[in-house]
Amino acid sequence: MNQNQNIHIIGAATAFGQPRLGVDLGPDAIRYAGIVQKLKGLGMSVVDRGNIRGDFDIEAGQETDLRDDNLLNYGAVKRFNTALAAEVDGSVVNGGFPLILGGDHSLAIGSLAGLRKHYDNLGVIWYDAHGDLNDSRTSPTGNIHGMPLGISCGFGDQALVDLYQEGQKVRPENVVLIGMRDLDEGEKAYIKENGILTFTMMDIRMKGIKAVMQEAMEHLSDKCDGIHLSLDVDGLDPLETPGTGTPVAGGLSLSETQLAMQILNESGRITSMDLVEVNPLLDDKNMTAEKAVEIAACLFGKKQL
Ligand code: HAR
Ligand code: MN
Ligand code: MN
Ligand code: MN
Repeated sequence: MNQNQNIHIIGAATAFGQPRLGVDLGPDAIRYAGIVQKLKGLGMSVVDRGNIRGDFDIEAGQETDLRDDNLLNYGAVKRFNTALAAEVDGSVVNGGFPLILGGDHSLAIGSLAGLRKHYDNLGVIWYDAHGDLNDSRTSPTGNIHGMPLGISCGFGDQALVDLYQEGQKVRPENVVLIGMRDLDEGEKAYIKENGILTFTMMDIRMKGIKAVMQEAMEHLSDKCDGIHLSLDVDGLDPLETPGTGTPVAGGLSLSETQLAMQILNESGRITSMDLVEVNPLLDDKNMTAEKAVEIAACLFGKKQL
């Protein structure tokens, strides 16, 4: 990353977007795996801004805020993400590269809302097994971590769409999906209707990850004023990253992901990142957090032999 070496680590200690206990411990698991030392070792300046905690009363939030019974933990998700958006906004104001550690993927509602203050045409690379493009009507589960990209594109519950700043945060034409292999029917329809550039695992097998990343960057580079990488560790194969709540077989390998990150690093265009869905309670000796550290290191310039 040549343009912005002042990394601000923001721990997004939320589990409200899904039902598995422990994903709120993800940011600390990634710290224990050595993220600060690793990035400093690459010559980056790193400031750890601590955790945003989900110390909210879920019950109270539900009673006052819930308008739809297929948006689980709605009030808590909304308040958590409002706090996160302010933190991300503040990081960019202070010249930082926000590196948001999760935590479940509902946190992207807040990170993209905070970034929207600074970018009129933000690009988003969504590296994930899932599209996270549901709304309460299409979601099979009511788990809001399956909805953040749709919400950020302006699709879904209006108060979540309008969180922190009114309206859509990202244009669907500025989104690239990479690693897809578990899309719900409503998500497939949304992708089709909005022409979202999508690379399924089958596409990646056919073209190779290098060509896919180059196409993704070609799609975004000219038109976008910033590019956010939202990386869900379930984009990788569960053999590599078992410590995550919704594993799906047949994912990207660590070495493909290292190469993907190296290509993004060489582009010099990535301006922020979410690193999400690390759940140490489902993990094997913190190996998923260790992989997360390695992935971040490659984004910030670590090269493979
Ligand atoms: N699509 C499913 C749902 O909406 C599963 C969402 C999966 N979880 C995530 N997001 N980790 O990427 O419930
Ligand atoms: Mn996700
Ligand atoms: Mn996922
Ligand atoms: Mn599914």
